[in-house]
Amino acid sequence: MLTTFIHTGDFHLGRPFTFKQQGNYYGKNRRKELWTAFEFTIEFANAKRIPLILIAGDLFDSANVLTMDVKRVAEAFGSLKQTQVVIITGNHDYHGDNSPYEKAIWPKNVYIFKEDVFRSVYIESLNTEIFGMSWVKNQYREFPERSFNALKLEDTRYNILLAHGEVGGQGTYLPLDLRLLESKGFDTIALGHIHKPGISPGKAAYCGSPVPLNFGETGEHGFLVSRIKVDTENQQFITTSGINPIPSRSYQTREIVVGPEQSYNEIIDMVVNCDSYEKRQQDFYRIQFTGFIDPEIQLDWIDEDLEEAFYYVETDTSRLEPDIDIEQLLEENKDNPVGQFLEALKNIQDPEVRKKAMIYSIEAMVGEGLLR
Ligand SMILES: [Mn+2]
Repeated sequence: MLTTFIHTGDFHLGRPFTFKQQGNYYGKNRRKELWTAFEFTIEFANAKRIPLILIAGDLFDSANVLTMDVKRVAEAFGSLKQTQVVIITGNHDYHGDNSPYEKAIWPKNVYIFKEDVFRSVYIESLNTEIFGMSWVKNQYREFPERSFNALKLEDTRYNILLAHGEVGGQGTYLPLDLRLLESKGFDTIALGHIHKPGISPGKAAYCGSPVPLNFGETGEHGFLVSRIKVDTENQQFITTSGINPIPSRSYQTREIVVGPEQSYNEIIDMVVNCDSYEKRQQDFYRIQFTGFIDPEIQLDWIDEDLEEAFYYVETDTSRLEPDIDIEQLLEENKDNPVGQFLEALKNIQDPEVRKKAMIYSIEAMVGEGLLR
């Protein structure tokens, strides 16, 4: 009888991470941290004697994952003493011509679905049947309804549906109709693809990415642990699931509002005060500046000046505007070459480009002492 299981997926192992600042250094570190998260999951399963791990697709980031990385995963799964692993493939690691799953020999405790219609595997020792469908190409506009409708569930077994796709989606990422999935009477529906974990009031859950993969992935991440109780009176299984967090760096975005009266040092202080020292040395930070800045101040080298205060920091100044009254400047300089130059920029058609050209020119002239 199945008492507990782990539902995970969307690991994107082998991902080449990109960072705006020193991408090579941070990318390599993050790649390593992703492996640490994977190993944490394996160790957790071993220590807690979890009998089953479900992988809901996108275990690997792409077909280009290194053979040694695939073998590393196979070896880790093989090290599980009392755990069965059931895998479906997703849009990133689909089982096509160049399938990453062909790069290793998988241990006996691993079962991989390899077709894009619904099939099932029954684990007798756990009285559990897992119904799954894998990706064998990189897009699906339609759900394989016929094979789904043909599935027959045995009431006495614990029945799991495993799928990688987009609930309510209409694109090419395998649209899933939650009501249709639920109508079959599965005891649990383990989904992958959406990186934000979520458990529906019904029996469906997205496990989310085990650790955040970019600045868009905020909130809690980890793997789902589900516990099963048998309600003998009503002859049914009761499943309760929750996120087990994996220790990892998170991605933080902070908005810093700048005012025209602030000095460069004051701006630096505001950024540094955005979080505690411990947090700043731990997580990835993106600082988004907004507001108006003294045009004499240049933020071109602020990343370097913030370097020691953070493990990783990048800044975005695109929404910050210099505190300049362009119309007044034009009026004051209409009789000199500076004014004539600025006036000529007014001929630029695209309003966004025009504004930027004027602002950059004014900033440059202020910086060189030509304007004040
Ligand atoms: Mn996916």
